[in-house]
Amino acid sequence: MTDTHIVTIDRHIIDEERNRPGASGAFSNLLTDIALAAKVISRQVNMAGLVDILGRVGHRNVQGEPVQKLDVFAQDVIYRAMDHTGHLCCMVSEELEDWVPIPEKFPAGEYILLFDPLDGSSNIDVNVSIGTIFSLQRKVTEHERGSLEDCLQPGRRQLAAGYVVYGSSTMLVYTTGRGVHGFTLDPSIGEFILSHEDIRIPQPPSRYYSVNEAYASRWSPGMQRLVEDLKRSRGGEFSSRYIGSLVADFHRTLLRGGIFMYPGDQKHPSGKLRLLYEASPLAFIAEEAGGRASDGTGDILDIQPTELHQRTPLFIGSTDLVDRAEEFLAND
Ligand code: P6P
Repeated sequence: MTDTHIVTIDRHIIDEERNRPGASGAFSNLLTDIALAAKVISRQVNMAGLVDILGRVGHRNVQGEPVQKLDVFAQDVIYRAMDHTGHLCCMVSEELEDWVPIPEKFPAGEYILLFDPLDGSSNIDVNVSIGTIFSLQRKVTEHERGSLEDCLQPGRRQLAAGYVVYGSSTMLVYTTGRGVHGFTLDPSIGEFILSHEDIRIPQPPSRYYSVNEAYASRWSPGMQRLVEDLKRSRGGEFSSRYIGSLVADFHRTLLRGGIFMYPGDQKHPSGKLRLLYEASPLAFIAEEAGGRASDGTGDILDIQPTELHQRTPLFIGSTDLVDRAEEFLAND
């Protein structure tokens, strides 16, 4: 018997909108457009080994990192899916140095999209899961096509956040502040189908900690003591998992519990990960799933951004472990 009770992401978004008094269709349309862009990127990612889009395009992005062809493709797909909708006033992308107002030829809207089009792209050529991360904010100024101030808002104000993980299957996970929901792409019908309703980070005891221990010699004393404590906890009950692709490491943490850590260190005091379009959206999801996200001293969502591409240390996952991280780092 074929299951006819499938919930597509479009249906779920509409249901969410109905539960949001006074919601305009704009917000729902934005999420639907992001889902469409994710399908297009997923198709290309899954063909990466077959068509000439592997390898580097020879130039470096604003972060000074070699740009992979799929990075450029993903950036273009998301930008073109969103620029004409009339729902956005501007966008912020990991791939673009400055914020981008919606072109004059298109109507402007009330929302700002901040995104990392393809995070972990250095893993593309070795077939490790990679991801897209996005965050939606509402405009707070009178500027028709946005302003830097509209882009530099604390994560606490996000209206929606989500990510797409291109792995053994393609999943889109998002929250609008009413729980966290996961959708798996069914390539046979080209639809994201609700597969993980109301995701909650599992209660303690957690099994995993996730950090790149190659940098241990550069960590603060508190960070070194924290990881040693995790190794000794419960008689060595923890297992270490580190994929080196933020979305994949976070997705495992969300579903299995534990803590993912990318601390600052002597060489990079603010760590490597970006606040606006990496840490903030994942922090919104983590909190909505019953977890926490900290920069080591306080909630990621309470940070007032000062620069578009500013970095932040990130400790995210099970609340008890993020709390423990803060305790150890408090003595640094
Ligand atoms: P490291 C991938 O390049 C990335 O930006 C994130 O996806 C990932 O969490 C991090 O860098 C891995 O960094 O220093 O451990 O290689």
